[in-house]
Amino acid sequence: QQAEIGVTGLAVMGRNLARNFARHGHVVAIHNRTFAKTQALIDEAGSEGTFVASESLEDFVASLARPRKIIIMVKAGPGTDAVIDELVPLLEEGDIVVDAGNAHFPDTIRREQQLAEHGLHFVGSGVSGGEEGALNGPSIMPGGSRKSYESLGPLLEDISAKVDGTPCCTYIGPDGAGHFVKMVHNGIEYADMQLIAEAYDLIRRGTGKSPAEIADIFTEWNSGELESFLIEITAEVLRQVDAESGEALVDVILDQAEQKGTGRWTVQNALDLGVPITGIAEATFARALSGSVPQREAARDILPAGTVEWHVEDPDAFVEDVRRALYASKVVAYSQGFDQIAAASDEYGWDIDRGAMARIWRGGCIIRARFLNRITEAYERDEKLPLLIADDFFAGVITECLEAWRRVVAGAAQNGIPTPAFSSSLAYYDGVRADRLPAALIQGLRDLFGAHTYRRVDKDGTFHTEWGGDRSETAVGGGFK
Ligand code: NBP
Repeated sequence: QQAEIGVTGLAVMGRNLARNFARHGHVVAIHNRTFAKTQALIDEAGSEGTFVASESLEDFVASLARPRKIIIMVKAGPGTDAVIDELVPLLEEGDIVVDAGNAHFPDTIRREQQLAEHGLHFVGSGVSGGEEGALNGPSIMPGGSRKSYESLGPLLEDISAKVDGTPCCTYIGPDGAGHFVKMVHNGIEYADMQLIAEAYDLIRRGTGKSPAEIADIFTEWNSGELESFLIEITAEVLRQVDAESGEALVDVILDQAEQKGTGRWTVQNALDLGVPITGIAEATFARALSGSVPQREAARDILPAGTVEWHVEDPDAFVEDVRRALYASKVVAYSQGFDQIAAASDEYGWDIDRGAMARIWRGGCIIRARFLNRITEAYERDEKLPLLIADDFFAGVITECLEAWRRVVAGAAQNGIPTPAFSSSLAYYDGVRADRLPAALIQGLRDLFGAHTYRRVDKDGTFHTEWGGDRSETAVGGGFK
């Protein structure tokens, strides 16, 4: 029997994706470099559907109906190139190769060009939702050619998560677009997690509540406008008790956050594009700070807090303030992430629909959240919306949260509690809404030391002051440098 789709790479993700296809009634060809994993899938889940197992890549390719659709789900990097190099000579024009691993989008652009030379479609696809999502419905972000989506799309939509009957999968855009939006998704995930961690820390240090008590607060928040997967699982982690010590698990976990690199890529790209994604950047740096062990040890006993004992007068009111600060900061982090998608879409010619992006992130993925509906609606109202937080709905949210947000950030600063994501989001908010920024002074300084010129508010053109001479101004014309 010819298979409709093939999966090569049967570690946790590939195995579960293959099972997901089979459970939806699709005949799935399966392959893994080490055959034992293929065998294990058949032994343990073979009864879930129709699998066509192959030991060799040649047999695997031969088992697929044309145009072949092959999903590569191996460790991102050289492994992906190794599989592609082995596959290409076995394929025929029009076949579709999907890389569903966490590739860096420049690699995807390179691979797409490489395969196009062989008449093959290469689809770099983001897949989010972890192991569980891969099995029960992930959020899927496929890039590549629109033509490939015609035959591949329905299969991917079928196995994706559904929200209100709508699949959490849509065509994203050419070449690297799919992996790019997955990268930004992960960047937003970093910001979301950092904000949640700051909220927890503030409540704990401000009110003395136990992790289990704070878990209850998160559970309550999860029934309101903050409802999301990450808020839900925060309650679960905070409630967990360590069997060995009897303490809250969160108190015995080493406080050094690790990362696999998608946050770093997001920030690096934002620097290239000149897009301020301060929430994601602070979240990435906060992980780096947590892992800066020698620096933390050098600082711990030497650097004073310079604060007095913190006393929160009204714990309930404080918890509500933190909730509002969290919501406002979260909206800013998403707004920044969507700005980055817009900038990249222009820069790389992807024509990405941001509203559709928010729609496919409502289910299946790690940042799935109730308020993503509101983002979709905002972009439906105005698909060219220049700033998400300037949309009426989100401006209203921030206005409602603003006083609380300022109280929380000020209180944290006064009491020596680090809230890099809360406070940088507020600084961004105040910066982006400002009538005038001190950037004018920076331009003046640049002109003095480097004759870099400046523009004026009252007339067109480019100007330079003769700082070393009579301090008169000359119009130097030309473009803005
Ligand atoms: P891993 O990232 O742990 O990769 C293991 C798989 O890669 C095995 O099937 C292994 O084959 C295969 N492989 C390697 Br390593 N080098 C190979 C090579 N040179 N040629 C052929 N196969 C090779 O698996 P995973 O955790 O299932 O993740 C798969 C992809 O999905 C990754 O790109 C990951 O970043 C991405 N992703 C993961 C998650 C998650 O929650 N884990 C979520 C979203 C995306 P072997 O069995 O023969 O060693």
